[in-house]
Amino acid sequence: MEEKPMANFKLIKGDITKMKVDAIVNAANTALSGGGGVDGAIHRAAGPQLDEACRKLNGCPTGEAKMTPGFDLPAKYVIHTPGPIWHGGSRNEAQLLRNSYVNSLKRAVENNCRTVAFPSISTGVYDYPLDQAAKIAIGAIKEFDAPLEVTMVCFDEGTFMAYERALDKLA
Ligand code: AR6
Repeated sequence: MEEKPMANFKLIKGDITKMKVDAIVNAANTALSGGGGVDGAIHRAAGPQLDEACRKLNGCPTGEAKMTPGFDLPAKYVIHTPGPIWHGGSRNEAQLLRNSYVNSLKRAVENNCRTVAFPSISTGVYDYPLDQAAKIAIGAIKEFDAPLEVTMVCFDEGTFMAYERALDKLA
């Protein structure tokens, strides 16, 4: 895994289901019903109890965040947040994406987490333009005022490079 350390933020390339942290964040849907992409990978690695726990939460609005145990995952908790579906940028997508990061970090702090890992929310199936999403993600994380160690886990080279570009611009 490649690493780029910052004060309380680092960027790596890897698989979020392998992260041994207090909480990993799931790019979920509003039904919290599981799906493809990182959501599917997290549900497979956590085992069927995750689906049972999610069903009890009665869904989650876009940009909000709800927490479950991590079950069979190395992570203690999963924070589920549905990011916005990209519709061209005129449907408050930027604010909603920022909310997903900020509300996930709030859940982490409320539950005494110190280490949190994020995937690149909304940039897969939900089609959010990668460079814009990376800038919002890093901005939201770096502005969040709490003693957290946050890792952005990029699954593929293109995603990793987009987050590196955004980091360089914000540095
Ligand atoms: N670890 C880290 N990142 C991953 C992993 C992994 N194991 N697997 C995929 N990614 P997506 P979205 C990356 O589509 O756009 C689901 O069906 C992936 O390469 O998972 O927010 C949900 O149920 C991409 O960079 O999430 C929703 O319906 C990033 O994770 C919908 O997709 C996000 O891609 C959410 O769409």
